Amino acid sequence: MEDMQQSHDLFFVSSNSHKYQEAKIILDSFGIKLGFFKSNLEEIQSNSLDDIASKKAQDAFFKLKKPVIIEDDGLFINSLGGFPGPYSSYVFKTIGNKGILNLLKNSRKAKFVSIITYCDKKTLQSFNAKVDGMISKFQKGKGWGYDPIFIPKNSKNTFAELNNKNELSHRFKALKKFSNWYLKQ
Ligand code: ITT
Repeated sequence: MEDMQQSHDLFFVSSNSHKYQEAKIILDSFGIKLGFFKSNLEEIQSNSLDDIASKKAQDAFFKLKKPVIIEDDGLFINSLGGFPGPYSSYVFKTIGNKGILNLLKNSRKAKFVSIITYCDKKTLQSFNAKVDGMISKFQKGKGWGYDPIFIPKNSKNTFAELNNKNELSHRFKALKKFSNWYLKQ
């Protein structure tokens, strides 16, 4: 299913409307209006989020023929050697939060990484950011994706329980870097 709003200069291309909703609020706060083009992008198999993001952005621009950003995220758990990392989407769909909680014993350190990649006719540019944190012992709060199990550093609550996730998330940090660059173009 593909869907678009004609009046924007910049589109977020993703199959995941939660990601768009957050990106829209964040970019609004920097004065950038963001449209949504819902599409399943080609995701190459790679250990590098950067490579995956670049290919996704090129595929998105090829489909829409307008300036786009895409986002590739990964949850990296230290004691699992960085798993699920680039496979976060697949792992969420298969074993989910329950499966991850069952894998963890002692160390619960983790980080959430976001890469935002911009693509137009002549530019391909990526911005990445991370938030350090922990995996909770139980799912807490009602949120999407890994939100109920990820506790950002210096917080007692999961992303799902926070009302200011959009001011401190991996997505916020990567989009802030992107905006600083984009607004100078
Ligand atoms: P795309 O179509 O944009 O690729 P996706 O849902 O496959 O959408 P990613 O590969 O970027 O997105 O995300 C990897 C996984 O991490 C996926 O299961 C997401 O739901 C989850 N995720 C990403 N950001 C998240 C956040 O802020 N909170 C909770 N889960 C998140």
